[in-house]
Amino acid sequence: MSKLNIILFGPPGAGKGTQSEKLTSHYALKHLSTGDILRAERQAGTELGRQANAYIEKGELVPDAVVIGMVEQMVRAHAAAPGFIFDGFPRTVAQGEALDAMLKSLDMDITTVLSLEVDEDELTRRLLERGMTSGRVDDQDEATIRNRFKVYNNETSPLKEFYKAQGKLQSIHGMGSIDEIFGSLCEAIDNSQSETY
Ligand code: B4P
Repeated sequence: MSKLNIILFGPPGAGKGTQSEKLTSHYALKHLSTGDILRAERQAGTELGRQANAYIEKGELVPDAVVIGMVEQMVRAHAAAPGFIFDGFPRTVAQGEALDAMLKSLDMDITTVLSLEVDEDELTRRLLERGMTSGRVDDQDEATIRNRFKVYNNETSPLKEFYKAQGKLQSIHGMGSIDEIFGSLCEAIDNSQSETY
């Protein structure tokens, strides 16, 4: 049976982290969140964390070479897992190409790409609300949040065409309750698996 490798895609605050946690336990997959890894590095006071923080606090992307190297290490270390949920990665076409090459070298590929669609007013509301309690530097003010949307529109959203061309992109309505959205994601994953066999 081939592995189940899912990309959870969407703008900042779309619910990627929230839904990844639920999907990880439902499908027994390895959760790989580049945002979480970078924040853990920062917390641990490493050089990588210090460098990454300079980008994160401005709402910019951490350079491709740094993030790709980090993901490659994790994927190779957990290659025996039943599959991965990639959360917040890839965020550029260069990262998408690197991920395809990395998986191919391990005889794996992406099963499906689930794109959470949420409007910007709702995204801003969610992020500012999280910023009040999470202590996350990138959620605290509207100017940084707006810059994250701009970066998403310019650098990340072209990946939709990249995965559409591979026939892997599924759009998921990302507004509503967390459980409703989880139900839609599970349905899309189960359909993509039944198409594979
Ligand atoms: P991430 O940690 O990936 O940040 P995010 O996009 O804000 O997370 P997410 O979308 O998962 O948040 P969620 O909706 O779950 O990245 C942070 C930064 O790290 C980036 O800006 C970048 O600088 C850097 N970085 C990370 N990956 C990178 C890469 N590959 N390349 C370069 N740089 C990279 O949560 C949002 C809030 O909404 C939560 O409070 C949640 O409770 C709430 N929420 C979720 N679903 C909801 C719903 N249905 N209804 C109401 N609220 C909901």
